Amino acid sequence: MFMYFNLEKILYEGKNSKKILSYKFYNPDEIIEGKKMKDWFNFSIAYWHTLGNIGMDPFGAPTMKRPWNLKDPLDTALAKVDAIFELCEILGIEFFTFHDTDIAPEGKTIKDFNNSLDKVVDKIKENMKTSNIKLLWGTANLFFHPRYAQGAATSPDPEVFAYAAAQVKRALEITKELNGLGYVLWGGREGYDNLLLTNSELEEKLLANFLQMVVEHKNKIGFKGVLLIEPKPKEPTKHQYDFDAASVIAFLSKYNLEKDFKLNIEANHATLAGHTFSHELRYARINNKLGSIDANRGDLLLGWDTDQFPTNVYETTMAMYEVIKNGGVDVGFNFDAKVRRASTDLMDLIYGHIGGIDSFSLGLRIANELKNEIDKMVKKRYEKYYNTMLGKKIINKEINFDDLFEYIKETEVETIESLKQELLELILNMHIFRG
Ligand code: XLS
Ligand code: NI
Ligand code: NI
Repeated sequence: MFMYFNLEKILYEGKNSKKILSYKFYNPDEIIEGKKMKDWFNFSIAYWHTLGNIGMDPFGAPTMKRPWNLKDPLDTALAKVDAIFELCEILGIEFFTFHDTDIAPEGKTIKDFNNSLDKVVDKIKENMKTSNIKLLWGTANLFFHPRYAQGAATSPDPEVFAYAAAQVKRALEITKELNGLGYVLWGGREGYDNLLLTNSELEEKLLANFLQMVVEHKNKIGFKGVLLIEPKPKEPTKHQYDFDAASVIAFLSKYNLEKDFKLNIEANHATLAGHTFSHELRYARINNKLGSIDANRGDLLLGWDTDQFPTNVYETTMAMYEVIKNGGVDVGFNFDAKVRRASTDLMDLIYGHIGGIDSFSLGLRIANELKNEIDKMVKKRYEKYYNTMLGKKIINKEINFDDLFEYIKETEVETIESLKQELLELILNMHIFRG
């Protein structure tokens, strides 16, 4: 029935099933908190890691032979379209994501590139007609080609800026044609390796101008999806300008771009920034900027973006607590994750995705159970701000330093009520262990 995989579709069988090739926790149409599970997530397969990764690393040659890699680059690109649709079909995943360079060969000029993109986009549209598989988001790869070695929008050479702009223009248009829910800007190489050789003021301005042009073009073509910036602190450069959620939000507000962008938070990027995944989700959420998620995990002992499939239920539970509090995300959950270099079988791609989907689904179930208990504890912790005159006046700024001095001058203020962190940890574990 399928071209590349000799498999049946992966279905939900419940947590007691012993069948590896089944979902234990992901039941797409089950309603949780008023929404179908599949709509909480909009799970998506990443073209680059799933079809593009052939197991190369800085120390070694490719380890993987993929049947969609043919002699001719355009034939390969067309074969990949069938492969992504097939994988989505098998896994019951309704979305995919790509960089422009993942789907078509580049050629010498942007015109050549656009010609080959057109051919592939036509095939994607054809395949979309006979399936319900959709584009989650598109993006342009502004970091691989040698021209981008010193940045794209922040390159010292304006011709590189122009080339990057031309790429983003077409990638945005394609994303619109394919009804993508979002468009991602990840600033790979928008940063510096050597601060002394960097004109930081100019580079910041260039980045802001570039993003303003993205917004202008989005409006010009009438793309209705969400523009997303994906923070990352380092790698490939020593310092990336989109360091973390807080620095991106500050940058957006400085350049009046706050209403135009949301964030795509990636688990592994959070840990590289020295934050937890849930910290980044929280910061984005409370600033109304949580737009989408790159679902993966890093390795805390390694200082780079290992992009592993998410399997840590503790982490997915904390993440899903933030997502529930946010009422979901605008765009979705993209598995920006790849199988390990030594995991060379095609089947490893299937195992990775099943593991990721089930880890987030279990996280959703547990977070949903826990939510009220946590919310109650948090509410109690701050209740004096809501049920005392003093608290209310501070919140409403109806009081000044002199009044506060008068109020407190004869009161001994000592240890306040217990935080109860250990109790919270017990409750969390109780729910997680129960599954
Ligand atoms: C790299 C990024 C990249 C973006 C898309 O670290 O995660 O994969 O998600 O360009
Ligand atoms: Ni990513
Ligand atoms: Ni990444």
